[in-house]
Amino acid sequence: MATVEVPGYAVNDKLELDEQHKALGGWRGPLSLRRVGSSYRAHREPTERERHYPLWDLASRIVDNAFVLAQRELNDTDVASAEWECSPACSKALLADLMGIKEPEEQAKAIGELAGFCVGVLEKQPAVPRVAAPLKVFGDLHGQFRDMLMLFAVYGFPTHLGGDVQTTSYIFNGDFVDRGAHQLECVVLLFALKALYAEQVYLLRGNHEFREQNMMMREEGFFGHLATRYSEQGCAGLANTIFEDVHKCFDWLPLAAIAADTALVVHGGIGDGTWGIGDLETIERPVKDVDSSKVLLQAMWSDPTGSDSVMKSGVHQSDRGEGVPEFGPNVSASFCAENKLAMIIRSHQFMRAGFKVMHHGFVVCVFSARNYFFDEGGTNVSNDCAILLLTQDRTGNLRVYPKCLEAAPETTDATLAVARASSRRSPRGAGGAVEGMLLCGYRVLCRCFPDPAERARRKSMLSQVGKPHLG
Ligand SMILES: [Mn+2]
Repeated sequence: MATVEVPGYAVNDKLELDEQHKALGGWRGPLSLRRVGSSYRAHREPTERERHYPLWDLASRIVDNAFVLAQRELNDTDVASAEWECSPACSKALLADLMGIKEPEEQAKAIGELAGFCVGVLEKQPAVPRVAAPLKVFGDLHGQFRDMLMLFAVYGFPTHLGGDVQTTSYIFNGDFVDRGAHQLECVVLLFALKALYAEQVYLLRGNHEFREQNMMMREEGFFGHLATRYSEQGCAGLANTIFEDVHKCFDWLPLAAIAADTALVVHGGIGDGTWGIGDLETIERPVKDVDSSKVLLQAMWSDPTGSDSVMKSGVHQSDRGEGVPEFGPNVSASFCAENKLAMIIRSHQFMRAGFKVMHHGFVVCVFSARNYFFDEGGTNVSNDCAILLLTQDRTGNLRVYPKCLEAAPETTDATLAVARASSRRSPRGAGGAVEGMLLCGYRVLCRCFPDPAERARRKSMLSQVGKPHLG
């Protein structure tokens, strides 16, 4: 058995693999590679458990089907997720295509088995896993399955069959469900990925991976999505079954991750900053209720200050609700210092460019759903989406490269669509357009603290901050 080291710099900012690791790209082994510290153990024999892995066929079929769908979509006309395959007949066919299962009862059974298998994996993994670079971080998906596929198609698919999961880890930073047209498809693919690549793929919990939140969102929420979908097929009862099975898995999702020993990845943020990583690690799972812990509530729900204009320092009550603070740049800086972190990567808020660097680089936000306000009518806010690629340079500094997809043209608003068509490149279509988008995505838009001047600036900022205080 050969062990192949995959260091943080094995993938460059263009998502190209280091020459000496290219052989890994052709790997066709069974199940996941094992990560040993910051390296993978490749080319190993399957364990006895894996030889009899009951869900191998199902999970790999789902991932393979998604791969085919993504390739197909890459060559089709670009549309917003909200306009794609949304009629009852289309979304029924889409799920059947994805799972390779037509009958609703059989689908429900398979989803239950997949969720149950993931619980078994998650029970053995910590509440705050350590994930090594190279690494991609996805922000909110909110059921926008087409955007998810497009991000995979353009920036690399998490599969060992023509993708990059051998060399690159994946973190999905919460909010998989609620709002979008294909919430169940997102969940099914994410669970299949987790089942197949347990050590490479991490699904972190967001504030929408809670029952109460899904119910509160009524027909837009995950339960409403399931109820509509299955009552149209004459089997409304399946909505309850699937909802419960999926949530049994959500209850075990990790609450944050530490990326490359340097960055905290968490859905909302650090709240009032009075707690640390250790407090998240000791939260006992399964967790059903977000209000069961102050630390959990803040990690899932809080936001940094200065999302819009002025950056307020200190801690402030947010308008999200009681117990949900906003944290200022000094809170972020001291949290990083106390927890020996370089930065906090978080999602949870719509960002027009799909990402945003805040708090002097101590906070980087990422949001992976395009055209997020599509259905809200009259808005001219049509956002791009992004993922973050985290690599290390050869001196060990973490580098963060946003990879963006432009918003899709919104064809229901004719004026806007025409304006876009004339002023912006379509993210895909003919080969040339795809190449154009890749170039756009390859722009290095931020490099968090690689250069000495920036490091010095951050260091002086750190020395100025005191303990977080209530503002
Ligand atoms: Mn959120």
